[in-house]
Amino acid sequence: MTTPTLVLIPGDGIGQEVVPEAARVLQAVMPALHLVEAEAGWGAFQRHGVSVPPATLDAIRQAGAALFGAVQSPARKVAGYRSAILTMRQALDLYANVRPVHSLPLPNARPHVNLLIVRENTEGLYVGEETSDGETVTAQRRITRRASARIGRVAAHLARQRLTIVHKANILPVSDGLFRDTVRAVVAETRPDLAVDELLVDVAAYHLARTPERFDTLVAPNLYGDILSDLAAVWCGGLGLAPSINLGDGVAVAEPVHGSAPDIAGKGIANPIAAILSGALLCRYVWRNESAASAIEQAVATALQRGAATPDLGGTLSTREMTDAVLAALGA
Ligand code: GGG
Repeated sequence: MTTPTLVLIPGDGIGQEVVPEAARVLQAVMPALHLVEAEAGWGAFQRHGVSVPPATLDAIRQAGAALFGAVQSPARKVAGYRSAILTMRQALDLYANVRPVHSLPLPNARPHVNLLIVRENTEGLYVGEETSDGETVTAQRRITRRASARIGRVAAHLARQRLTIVHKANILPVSDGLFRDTVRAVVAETRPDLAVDELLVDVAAYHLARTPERFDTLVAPNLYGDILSDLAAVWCGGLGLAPSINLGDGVAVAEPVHGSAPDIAGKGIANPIAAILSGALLCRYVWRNESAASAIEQAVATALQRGAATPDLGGTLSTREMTDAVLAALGA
């Protein structure tokens, strides 16, 4: 068996602080894990003129697994710049963004939530094709049968008993209609045992805010999945705790859902839990090491139960101390 290798890409802002901490936890559960470092993000663009240097893409392709921290993109158009995470998703064809939301033992987390949002990751409005004549701007929103079918297959594979297809086919009957009908057809073929229902995205948002316990797995086009997964992250206790993984064929990039948090970057107080739990997703989906994934998730729950908390959770622990609490719970 080859040695599992992980490319660490801290990126911008607090990504620099949380990724090395997540790596400590991964090495505690997988001592043979080989780590390599690579660059991506706005900082990388300023140093190299590209947000994701070719060497970074090569390293990820070779290893098959990366842990990315966060990216901070300018809110204005900068010639030659394209968001690092969008570049990686497209260059590596990371077509499925999987975002689990589990209740964690925290006073502000809602109990009995255990849902998965499967987001199409390569098209929709994220194709980034905007044109302007100075008065009118048009943004392309692409939905294809191919991308809808493959995200449908991932969702069908991951769902336990029920899959909810999210769309807005009452307003976008052609594009979202294709998404819905294609996902339905794939699920009927590959998981006939699965109960399938569908919700308009606005109704899905309402139910996710009101009764998140009712959901098992949701599958959604790119932008809807992005927005709904941030909303749902409230239920696990906040964005500082929400993990995700971008999956392609033979390649994956895990990343905390949170961004670069420039307001707290450099202070050593960022919550590392989302990055640590993203590491658990690598164990589960890439290295097929369920015992390592469960050990990390259990250790996080235990550390939180024991009262470990960074300032975003009302505590005083630093990023490193929070990781130490998880390592202590692991018995490492
Ligand atoms: N770890 C996810 C992350 O960094 N999110 C921030 C994000 O996606 N920002 C958009 C961008 O700057 O490209």
